[in-house]
Amino acid sequence: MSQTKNIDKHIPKKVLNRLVSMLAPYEQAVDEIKLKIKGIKYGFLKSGRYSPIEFVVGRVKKTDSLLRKALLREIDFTQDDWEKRLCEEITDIAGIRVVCRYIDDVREVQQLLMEREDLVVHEMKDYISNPKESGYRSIHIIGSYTVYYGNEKKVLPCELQIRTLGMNFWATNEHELRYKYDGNIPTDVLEQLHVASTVTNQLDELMNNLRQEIMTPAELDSDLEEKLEEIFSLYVKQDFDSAAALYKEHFSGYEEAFLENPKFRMINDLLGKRLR
Ligand code: 0O2
Repeated sequence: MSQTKNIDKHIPKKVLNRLVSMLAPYEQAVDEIKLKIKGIKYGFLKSGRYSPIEFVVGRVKKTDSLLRKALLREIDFTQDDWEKRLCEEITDIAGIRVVCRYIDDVREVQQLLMEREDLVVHEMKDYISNPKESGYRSIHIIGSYTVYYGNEKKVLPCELQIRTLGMNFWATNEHELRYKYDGNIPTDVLEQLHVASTVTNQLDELMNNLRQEIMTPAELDSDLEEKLEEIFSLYVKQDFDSAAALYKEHFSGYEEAFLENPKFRMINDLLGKRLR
């Protein structure tokens, strides 16, 4: 890494200027994808459900990091095809990171993102099942996303990383250490990072088991089942006010716990705005 420090000093000014304008639509792609992923989160929360997304961040790769990677890929900036090669070979210029609480949430978000029509998925790298040698864990989805920039339609590569809070904590620390030691982390620090990665994974798995405990839907006892029947028959008799009052008395505030119960969901949907 050290011989690539101040790398932009060795790149023709013309290329650097072109890079700046080339990166602008990537900024737009990152902003749009971030907004859409926040939409997933708020969609869950607004309907009273648990959101598998804790937070989302994004960035366009910094020029020095981009040039360093280009150098590793032997992209020659004196050749006319440098821009084409950069877009084709460096797929994380637009990078989005989705951070979740639990491993099961990571899998759910992975599924949700891979099913989207506005993101064409080319590859999925599962560094959770197969961690990198460094101990790095995350899901990487490499895809392409279309932006309309000025009068142009641009199909841009993007990389979406999905990881738990624990994996994110580990990766942030490791990334900082890599910078601190200029890419040459001492062996004893590498060993400690490995231990930290293993411990983080153990914690993630323990927490994931707790999540299943937390998310297991509460069973309705027979008294509540009877109340649901009573509310339903009031609704059928079109006595909506009494139905809503009975509902509020017994179920308000506990909605999330009962959402998996089909009878409860039906009544909740039927009464709809009368409950607000
Ligand atoms: P920046 O600009 O500082 O964010 P590959 O198959 O290895 O070629 P992959 O697996 O997508 O491709 O990884 P790549 O291209 O090496 O790295 C892409 C990004 O993944 C990195 O961006 C990191 O955000 C993350 N990443 C990959 N490996 C590691 C790792 O070992 N530790 C940490 N902390 N992060 C990793 P950059 O390069 O950091 O760029």
